[in-house]
Amino acid sequence: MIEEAAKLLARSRFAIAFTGAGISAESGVPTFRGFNGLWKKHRPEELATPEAFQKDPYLVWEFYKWRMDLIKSAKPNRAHYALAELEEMGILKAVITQNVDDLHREAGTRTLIELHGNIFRVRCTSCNYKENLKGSGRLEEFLAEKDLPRCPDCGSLLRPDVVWFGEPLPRRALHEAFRLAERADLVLVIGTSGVVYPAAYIPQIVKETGGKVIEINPDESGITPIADVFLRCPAGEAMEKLMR
Ligand code: BV8
Ligand code: ZN
Repeated sequence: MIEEAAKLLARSRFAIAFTGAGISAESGVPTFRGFNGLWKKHRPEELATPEAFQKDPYLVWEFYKWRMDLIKSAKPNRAHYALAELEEMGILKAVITQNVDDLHREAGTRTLIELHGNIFRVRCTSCNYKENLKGSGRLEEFLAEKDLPRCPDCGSLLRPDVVWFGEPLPRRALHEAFRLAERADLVLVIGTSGVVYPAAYIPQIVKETGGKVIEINPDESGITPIADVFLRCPAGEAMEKLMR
């Protein structure tokens, strides 16, 4: 199976990667499905919604600050680095990720599409104010604040700059991702349960436009039925073998 995947990758002319929470599992970041009940018995799906934020912004900010604190000390793993290396080699043209943990950027991926935003960015609920807390160096100070975070320009509540369930994905990112999927002759699908839409359309578009699908996941997923090669193992191990 690995040989077949390596051959497809070597023969590809326009390969892309589509990643989910599973690629960051070996960096110690809990997967979404793995989250269930992990934080105060809440399910992420019930907290990552505009309704939850409307109802109890304190609870939602407590959840996101807990995750930011957890993710800020996570490091990219060999799967993240392998994708950055494949891009360096000119084999991989882009990484399209559902993850909000910034680990692909930290690993050096340059053409990165974050379909669901980034947990270290905050934005105003009223005006266009946006801040990258990692870039501005205010992350620790922000996490230590007890009160609800407010916009320095207009005083409204700040929210995490991520896409919640029921919210549309950023138009440009989604459009760019669909265009890349149409051009791709191969997609490496790594660590996703493939149940969240419209992101989960990406591998289907590659397939429908004649491309090949290689899936890396220790379990079956919503993508497995369309995978040409299914590498049933953790991302780090599979990517290391693929790079040999
Ligand atoms: C929208 C940011 C409309 C927030 C996230 C019924 C049918 C179809 C769609 C829907 C439906 N009901 C509702 C919907 C829409 C909904 C949806 O798809 N729901 C699902 C649950 C059915 N989608 C939406 O709401 C989207 N918006 O549709 O808007 C609209 C349009 C116009 C105008 C108005 C409205 C928005 C979806 C985005 C939600 N935000 N994240 C945050 O992070 O806090 S999604 C969130 O869940 C994650 O970001 C991630 O993307 C997703 C979880 O998916 P995965 O990444 O796959 O992670 P998961 O834990 O599920 O799986 C991990 C996998 O890794 C597993 O397979 C595991 O086996 C594997 N693994 C584990 N260890 C390893 C590994 N793999 C490799 N190596 C390992 N070591
Ligand atoms: Zn504002």
